[in-house]
Amino acid sequence: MIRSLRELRLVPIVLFATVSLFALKTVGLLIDGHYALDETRTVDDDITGTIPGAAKVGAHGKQAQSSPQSWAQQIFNYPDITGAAGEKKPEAPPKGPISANTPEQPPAGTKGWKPVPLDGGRAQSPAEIAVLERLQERRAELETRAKEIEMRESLLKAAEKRLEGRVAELRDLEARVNNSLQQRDEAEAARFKNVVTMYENMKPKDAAKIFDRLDVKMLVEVAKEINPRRMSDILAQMSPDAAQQLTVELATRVVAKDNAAEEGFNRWTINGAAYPMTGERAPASFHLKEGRRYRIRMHNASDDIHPIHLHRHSFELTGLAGLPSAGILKDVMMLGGYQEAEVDFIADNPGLTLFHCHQQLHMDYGFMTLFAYA
Ligand SMILES: [Cu+2]
Repeated sequence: MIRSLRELRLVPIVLFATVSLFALKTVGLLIDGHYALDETRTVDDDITGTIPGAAKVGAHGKQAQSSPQSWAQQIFNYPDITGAAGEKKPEAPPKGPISANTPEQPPAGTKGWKPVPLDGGRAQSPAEIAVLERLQERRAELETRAKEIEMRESLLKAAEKRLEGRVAELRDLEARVNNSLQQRDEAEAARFKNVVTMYENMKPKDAAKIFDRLDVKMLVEVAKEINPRRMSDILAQMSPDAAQQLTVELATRVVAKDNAAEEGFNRWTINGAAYPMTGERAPASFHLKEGRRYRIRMHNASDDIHPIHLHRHSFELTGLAGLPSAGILKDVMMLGGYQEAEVDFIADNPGLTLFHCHQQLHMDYGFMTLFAYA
């Protein structure tokens, strides 16, 4: 037995098997035109791209016969492409482009054909229909709201335009009013200037006669504008009382405070000047003529109360906070915060005279000035 197996030759057997297979393949090619492991394909299998599941209509209007499918078709629903040349199929009628909205048209003469929608191939459920209807309603609402907003916007624009027009009218009116006011001021200034020029051109003696009877406030305004040299000539011709009043009126004392200006302490000024703290005597700020009556107008530009004191003289309180007064003789008076007061005194005691606040700290930090007799 073993010997007979040893005498067996494999090469002739393999050659015989190869020749036999080749003969079988040749016979298959001659008979069927192709050779495949699975011969169950039918001529209706195609790769035309027809949507799976849709009714398949054959070239002759009859439904294709069900036929056994290849393993690839059975598992993957995939067209069986073997690469072998298939049997030539009869030419199908031309198909239009497949789209979701245009189902395939049936051939003429076909009865009982029902178009199959290609958009998923299923009917919409009531819930989906309700959602679609709700979406349509919502869209309609949004469109209505958009229209309302547009209308409101146009109304607002119209109102804005009206307001702009009104503002422009008001501005125009304001400009006209300002223009007329400016013209009036200019006219008054021109008139006043003419009056001043007239006084300047008058003889000093004649002007002095008028100034003696002129209201003090008006006199001050005129005196500020007149050429100083002409004014001094006029003053020399005026009656002593009027001239003295005018002189003192021109020298109103304004008391002010510079907060923390002196190493943290407040500095006090009279008409902008603080008495120097160097220990040296400052020059007199005003020169008096003996025997004349002077009026000091004080304006407190600070919030502090100051006991104002005039050395070596008594003064008469002639006005306080806008109210006239007479007959009160003092040498110290309380000047309230932001208050105005007027005092008159007669220069009857020649010599340097101190005018100051009686609060030591205020006095030490500038609230002090000297009057001298000429
Ligand atoms: Cu004071």
